Amino acid sequence: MSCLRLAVSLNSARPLPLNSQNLSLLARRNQNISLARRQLSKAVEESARKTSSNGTFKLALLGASIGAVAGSSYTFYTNFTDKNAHKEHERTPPKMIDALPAGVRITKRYVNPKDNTGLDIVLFQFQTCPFCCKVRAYLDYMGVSYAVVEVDAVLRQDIRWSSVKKVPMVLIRQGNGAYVQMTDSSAIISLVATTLNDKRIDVGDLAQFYPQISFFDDDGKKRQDILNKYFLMYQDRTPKNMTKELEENERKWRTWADNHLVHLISPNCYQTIGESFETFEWFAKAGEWDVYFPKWERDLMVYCGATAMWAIAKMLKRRHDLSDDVRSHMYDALDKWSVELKKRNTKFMAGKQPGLSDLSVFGVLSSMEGCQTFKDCLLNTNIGKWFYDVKELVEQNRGQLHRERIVGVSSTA
Ligand SMILES: N[C@@H](CCC(=O)N[C@@H](CS)C(=O)NCC(=O)O)C(=O)O
Repeated sequence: MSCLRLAVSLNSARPLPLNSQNLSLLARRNQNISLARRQLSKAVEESARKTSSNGTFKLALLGASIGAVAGSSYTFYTNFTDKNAHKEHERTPPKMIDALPAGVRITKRYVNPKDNTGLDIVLFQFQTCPFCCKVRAYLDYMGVSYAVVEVDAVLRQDIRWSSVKKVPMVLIRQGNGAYVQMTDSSAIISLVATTLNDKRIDVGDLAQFYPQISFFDDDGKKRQDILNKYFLMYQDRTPKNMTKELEENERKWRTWADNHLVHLISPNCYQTIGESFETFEWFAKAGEWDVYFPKWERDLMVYCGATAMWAIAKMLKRRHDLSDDVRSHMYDALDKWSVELKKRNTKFMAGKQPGLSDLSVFGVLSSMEGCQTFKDCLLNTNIGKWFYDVKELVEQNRGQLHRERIVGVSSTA
């Protein structure tokens, strides 16, 4: 657990599992985060008086750095008696790219005529990857237009240019025309949500608050994560309806979606070789692989994917300590979500409208919507009503689909 106390500044390097033992750690970490965020707000307020936006942001960064140092020092001081508390870490800011990498093949675009955000986003994804589904759920719900590059999950030619080989990944155009490269679904959502809440600061500058960090865990294994990924940088513009309790609850369930719920999907959907093939056939349908890839590539993805994931699912089941009755873990998780919703007595976790926690949990679950596991969940839990309520709003706000790269033979358009 000590690696969780990594003395980085603004947020958890590795989000805490949700149990009472960790709550006090979380509270202490939040104190440091609040301190750094207050410094950031202060610097932004101060710099708002300056005329140059570049200068403004440098000041904000300086403020955040002072906050970060103060927060880190405080945490280090409080932890110095614990010999495991200090873990080396490195930070890498998001990459800036002058232009779209050569050969980027846009597959489709969602264009919303009402989108006035000014954002230019290219999403590199696998259509049914739960993390990618989360990002799309958020962008669609917010009515943001974006372009999609459907990446071949086996060959991954479309992300060959990138040193990070995971999806989702986005390129977002900044004011100066260059693109900022963001990875990690939760960090992408937090960055875009921060930008939509406050347009004073360029998205590329805001991205500096979500650097990649690497650190060593208790077993000496090097791990990577994105700092602040569950935090929105509200500064002095916290939305009126956003209470501290709601903000914390949103973070709690977003973390749960990433650290718990998502890990139940593979052991369920690839439980047997038959189920694994069924799942991949659904992926091919949902991802319209027939449309975007030649037949040999589509079949390669189905056969290699289904076989590999069936084998990997067994390992994941052990890693996440799941019993042979893997469905029961999924039902328990969904019951936990439903019980909390009932307790709050609101249509969505965030209130009358879906919040980031609703969209994250919805996104994760939508990745298996065509699978037997999801059908079983509808029959055995109460998740259905909430799920379809969120889905209706997400689909209502989504931009219109425009296909760009059509190489296959059958189109369902
Ligand atoms: N924490 C990341 C996880 C992303 C992730 O693991 N993506 C999977 C696809 S579902 C991937 O790209 N795996 C390829 C790999 O690990 O090489 C996020 O939230 O975006």
